[in-house]
Amino acid sequence: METLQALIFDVDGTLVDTERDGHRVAFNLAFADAGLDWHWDEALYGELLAVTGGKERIRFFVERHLPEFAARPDFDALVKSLHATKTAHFVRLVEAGQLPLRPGVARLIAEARAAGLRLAIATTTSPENVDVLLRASLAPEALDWFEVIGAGDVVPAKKPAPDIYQWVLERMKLPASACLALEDSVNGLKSSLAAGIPTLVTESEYTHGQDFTGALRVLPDLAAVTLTDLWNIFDGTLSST
Ligand code: XBP
Ligand code: MG
Repeated sequence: METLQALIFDVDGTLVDTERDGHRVAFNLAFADAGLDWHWDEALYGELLAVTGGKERIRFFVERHLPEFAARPDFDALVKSLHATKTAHFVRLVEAGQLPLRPGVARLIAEARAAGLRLAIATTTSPENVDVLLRASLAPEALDWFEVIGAGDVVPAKKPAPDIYQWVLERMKLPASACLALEDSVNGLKSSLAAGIPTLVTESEYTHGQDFTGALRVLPDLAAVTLTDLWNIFDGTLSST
């Protein structure tokens, strides 16, 4: 049995519940700025979350609901421009303090650091979003706490592909079996499992009830989870909770 050496955190839905009141709002503001009458309500956004990556999500929405728009010669440029505007809005929302950490996250990270566990991030969200979320929601110096931050377009294939977790493992120089991934979604779980990483799931607003087969444990959040619990979940000794 390997010894746990590192925690690899997903971001959206795991560190912070960002999707409904953060990313979704930012997308809608970007569409309005561009004079587009597109509006992603909470239900539609829940469907679109099947696709990870903001640019990929916009493309998926247009190709499915506005196919003629997707045929425009400037479509790719428009997607990039919309996404850049969306990211600027998201950063502003986070800086305004409107998206707090999920329960237990700050405490668990502090316990992990005190115990000498190595920390990393593996996310499909854009690097700018990780930076602002860690700085504004965790601590101004929190970026330094994570040895490796794998985010957005650094890999060709986003979750559920394993690429982002493999990218992080390579830079951590750790075997998958010495790490524990913390995820919130079926796409994230598929990605970490495909990279061979034992995974703990905390369900988020949009992912409650998804099929988390293969997770070591599925919990509502980290509010009652101590580092000792994580060790016991990792080595399989935690009684069922
Ligand atoms: C969640 C995602 C991201 C965000 C939007 O990432 O799929 O695409 O929804 O962020 P994770 P961007 O759960 O892996 O943290 O618009 O920057 O992609
Ligand atoms: Mg997530």
